[in-house]
Amino acid sequence: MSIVTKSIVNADAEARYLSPGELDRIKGFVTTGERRLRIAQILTDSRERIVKQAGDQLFQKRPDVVSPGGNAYGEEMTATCLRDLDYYLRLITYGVVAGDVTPIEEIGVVGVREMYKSLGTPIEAVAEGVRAMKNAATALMSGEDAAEAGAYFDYLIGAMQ
Ligand SMILES: CCC1=C(C)/C(=C/C2=NC(=C\c3[nH]c(/C=C4\NC(=O)[C@H](C)[C@H]4CC)c(C)c3CCC(=O)O)/C(CCC(=O)O)=C2C)NC1=O
Repeated sequence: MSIVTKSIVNADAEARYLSPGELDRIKGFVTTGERRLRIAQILTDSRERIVKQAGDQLFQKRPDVVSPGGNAYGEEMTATCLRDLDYYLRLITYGVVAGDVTPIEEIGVVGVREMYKSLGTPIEAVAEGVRAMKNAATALMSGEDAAEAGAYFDYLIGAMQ
């Protein structure tokens, strides 16, 4: 949910006008809108390249995951692993557009530890993949956009530690 929707739901629950603090946060959301949309556009347009580069970097760093006995061993499992990275990049675009990590948290973080544990997937290697996506993605951006985008990747990496 974006900060706008969230503020309205909260205010209406108490049948009140938006508070100065809420209006201030909405102002911040609106004034950073152009930047966040530009970032989301870059991530969306370059998703294939970002995921591919990140996969290459991850499998170089963690050859064990694609070796016999590894969780992403074999063509099908490697493709599933890259699909997961693509899922996470998509969730990051949601967060960037919303200006809020809540979509990333609700769709991709809650329960993720248990999920990967049950799949036998080393979560620290998934985090490594997200870090590699951050590198590939921010390399496509100007300094300020890279810093803004990086924060969403960092949130996800932190949540996987
Ligand atoms: C949008 C929210 C969302 C997420 C995050 C998600 C993840 C997700 N990853 C899965 C599997 C998987 N995920 C991986 C990923 C990896 N293995 C590794 O060693 C690497 C470190 C890593 C890639 C970076 C692999 C290999 C599987 C298949 C495991 C198996 O079937 O044994 C599965 C099991 C079902 C399936 O195969 O589709 C789910 C649900 N699904 C979702 O709907």
